[in-house]
Amino acid sequence: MDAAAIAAALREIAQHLTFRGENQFKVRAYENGAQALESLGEDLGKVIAEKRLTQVRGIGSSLAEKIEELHRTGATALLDELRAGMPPGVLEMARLPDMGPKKAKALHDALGVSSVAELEAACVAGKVRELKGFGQKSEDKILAGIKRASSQSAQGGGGRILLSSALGVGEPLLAYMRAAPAVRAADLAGSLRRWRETVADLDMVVGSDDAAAVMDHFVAFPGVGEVEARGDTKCTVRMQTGLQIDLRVVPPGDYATALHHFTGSKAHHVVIRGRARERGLTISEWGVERLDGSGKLEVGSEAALYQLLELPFIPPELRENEGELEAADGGDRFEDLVEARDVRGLIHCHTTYSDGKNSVEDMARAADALGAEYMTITDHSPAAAYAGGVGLERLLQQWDDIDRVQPKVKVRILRGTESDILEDGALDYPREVLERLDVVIASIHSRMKMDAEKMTARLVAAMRHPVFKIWGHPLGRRLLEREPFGCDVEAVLDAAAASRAAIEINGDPHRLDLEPKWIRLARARGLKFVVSTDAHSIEGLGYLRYGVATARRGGIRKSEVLNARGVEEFLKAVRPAA
Ligand code: DGT
Ligand code: CA
Ligand code: CA
Ligand code: ZN
Repeated sequence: MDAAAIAAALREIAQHLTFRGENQFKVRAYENGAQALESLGEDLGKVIAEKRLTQVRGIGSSLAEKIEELHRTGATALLDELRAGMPPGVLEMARLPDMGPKKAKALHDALGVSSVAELEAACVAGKVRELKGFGQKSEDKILAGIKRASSQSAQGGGGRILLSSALGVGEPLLAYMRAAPAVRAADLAGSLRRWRETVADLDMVVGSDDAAAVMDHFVAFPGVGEVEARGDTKCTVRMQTGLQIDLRVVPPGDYATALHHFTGSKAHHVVIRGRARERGLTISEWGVERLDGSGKLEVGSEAALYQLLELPFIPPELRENEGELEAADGGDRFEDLVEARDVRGLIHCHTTYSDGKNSVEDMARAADALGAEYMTITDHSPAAAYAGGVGLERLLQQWDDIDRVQPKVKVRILRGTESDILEDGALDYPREVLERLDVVIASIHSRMKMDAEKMTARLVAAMRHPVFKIWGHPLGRRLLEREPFGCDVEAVLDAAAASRAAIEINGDPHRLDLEPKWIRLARARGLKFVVSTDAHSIEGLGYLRYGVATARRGGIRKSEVLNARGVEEFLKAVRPAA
C-alpha cells in the first residue's frame, strides 16, 4: 500500500472509532497520522526502511506499527475487525453531509439500509419520514445531502486537501526549485497562492531561459511518484502521496503575466479579461496583447498588469470575483489589509492545563521568540471535559503559574479562558470568575447539531452576557470533516454588533473560521476581529499566518484587528469586566 492508500485506511479507522463513540484523542491521532502521510513529501518506503517513521510529526509508535503493517501487507487486523462490525456502505452513509455515525447507524438498524443507494431508495419510498425522530424534513435533508455528495464527487471534490498539507509540500518544493541555477524566478500559484482553505493540486510558475533544465530538476524532487506529462513548457507530476503538481516554465519576460494567469481564480480572470477588451487589450495565459494586432506588451509585474486596466494591485487572497473589483471601482486600494507583522498579540493559546501539548512557560518562551508583545492563555472550561476542561482550582493554579513565569519572559501573559457556550447560551464558569479574567473567548464545542432556529437563539442569548467579548471559531466547521453549524448568521452578527463583541478569525488550518463570505458581512456591521492561532502547541503558534490570510480574504484592515493594537488598548476592548 502506498502512502495515500494508507492515509485513507487510517481515516477509515478514525471514522469507525467515531462510530463506536471512542475517545476523541484516539480518533484525532488517526486523523493526524493520515494527514502526516498525505504531506510526507518523500518516499514512505524509504522512511520506513530507515526507521524514521516515528520522527514524522503526528506519528507515534503505535500508529507507526499500523502504518508499517499496512505498507507491508496491505491490511491491518484492526481495520478488518472494524469493517466486520460495520458494513462499509453504512460508513459511507455516515459521511453524507449532516449525517454522522449515530444517525447512519439508526437508519441502518431501523430500515436495514447498508449503502447510500439503499438509503436514497428508502427516502424516495417515504420510509424515513415514518421513523421516530426523523420526519419529512430530515428525509428531504438526507436526499439533498446525497445529491450534494454525488455532485461533489463528480467534480473530484473528494480530492481536495488542506492548505496546510499542500504548503507542507509546496514550500520545500519552492525552496528546492529556487536553488536550481536555471531558475530565475519561481512562485507557487493557483488556489494555494490565494490561500484557499483547501486545494485540489499545486501550481508552480518558473521564469527561465532553459525549460528543459528546470523540468529535469523538477521531476527529481524527492517524493515525486510519476511524471504524468512533460512538454516544452508544461510538466505535471504526481507525488507518491497522490498530490498532483502542475509546473509551467516561461521566459523571464513573461513571468509576471504567467504568474498572474496561474494564480487565478478563473472567475476573477473572466472579469479582468472583459475589462482588458474594453481597453483594446487581450489577456491570455501567454500575456497581454493589443487587439489591433500590434503585438505583445511588456508587463514587468502584476501591479503593472492591473495598472493597464486602471485598477490597483489586487492581492491574490482577494482574486475570487467576490466583490474585489467592485471595491476597486469604489476607490479601495487594498493597502491596509492586515499583515502578519501587524499582529502584536498571540490570541487563543492552549497549554497542558487542558488539551495543549506545552506548558505555560514553553508557550510564553515560544511567543517571546516570535516577538509577540502579549499572548492569551485560554484553555478549555470545565464543560469541555473531553478536552481536559480546567476546573476552578486548576484555573487558580494556572494564574499562579502565570505569575511565576511572567518575570522570566518579555511577552505579557494574559489570563483567559475559552469558555464553552452551553446549550442555553450560558457561559461556562460563574460570572464572577469570568470577570476576574483578562480575556474570555466564548465558543461552542457541543450540541452543534441543534436546529438552526435554536442555534441562533443560543448564540444571541450568549452574546447578551456582558462578559461575552470574543466569539471563538464562530461556526464550528472542521474542513473536509464537518460543515459549519446551521444558524441565521446575519441575525447572530447583528447580536454581536449590538453587544460589541469581536469575531475570532481562527487560524487553525482545520478551521479557518469565520470564513470570508461571512467576514464581509461582519465588516459591513462595523464589527472588530481578533486573528488567532488556536495553538495547542508551540508549533501551533505558527498558525497565525493562516488566520491572517483568512482575514485578508475577507478584506479585514489592520485597524479592525484588536490584537494589532497595543496590550492596553486590546484589554480595553476585550476585558470581561470592562
Ligand atoms: P484548485 O486547483 O481547484 O484548488 O484551484 P486553482 O484555482 O488552483 O485551479 P487550477 O489548478 O485548475 O488552475 C490554476 C489557475 O490557472 C486557475 O486559478 C486559473 C488558471 N486557469 C486554469 N484553467 C483555466 C481556464 O480554463 N481559464 C482561465 N481563465 N484560467 C484558467
Ligand atoms: Ca491548483
Ligand atoms: Ca492545476
Ligand atoms: Zn475551541
